[in-house]
Amino acid sequence: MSDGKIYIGNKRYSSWSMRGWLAVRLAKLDVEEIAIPFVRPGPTPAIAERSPTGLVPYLEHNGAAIWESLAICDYCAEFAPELWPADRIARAHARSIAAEMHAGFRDLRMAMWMNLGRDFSPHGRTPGALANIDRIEKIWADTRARFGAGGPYLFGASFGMADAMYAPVVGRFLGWKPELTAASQAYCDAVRAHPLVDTWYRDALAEPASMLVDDYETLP
Ligand SMILES: N[C@@H](CCC(=O)N[C@@H](CS)C(=O)NCC(=O)O)C(=O)O
Repeated sequence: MSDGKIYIGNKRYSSWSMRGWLAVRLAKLDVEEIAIPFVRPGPTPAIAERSPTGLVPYLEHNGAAIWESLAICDYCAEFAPELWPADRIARAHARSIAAEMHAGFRDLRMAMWMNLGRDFSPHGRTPGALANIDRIEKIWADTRARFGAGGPYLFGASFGMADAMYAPVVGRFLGWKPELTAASQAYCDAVRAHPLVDTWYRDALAEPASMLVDDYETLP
């Protein structure tokens, strides 16, 4: 028997679910994955019945209930502390950029929603989304310059919680194809190639047609 459950939405669309799921899998928690397809117009009643916020991801693990993707990342890192950088200053930076992701970039999220099965280029380039992309590219460049010398990820050789928080952004960039620097593109390629990200993509692309949501498949 597993130690709990992670509730997620459609892997094709649910960027927050992807973060929580990556955290759980990176930390190797033994939890059952429960996918609840989104109903539109939302909110999705079956999610509201289980999750305190009516949102996914939601984790139940050995008596603990955890919602909000960043809290799930922190909870999972209690079992795998190496998922945050060991160095205090690097760790402070990692937590700051993860929190910035959790709290912001609304324009990007609205204009370039996550759909891992579509090429929506060249749409979605609103001024607000482009400003968010500019900031994200600065975060990636600054983080990699200061802490990433040892490998392709934000803090070097290991894919950690900060990468998990930005992985769905990579999914948006690969689908909407905004202009990126070569360094940002290389980071996107490295994240996309990570085995857990690849598993998520494969599962997303294998979801049945009955799980497709018109709102996320068509441009306004
Ligand atoms: N701040 C939350 C955001 C979670 C969220 O917005 N989840 C969306 C899906 S990506 C959701 O559950 N929506 C419910 C619905 O669409 O029915 C987190 O970090 O976990």
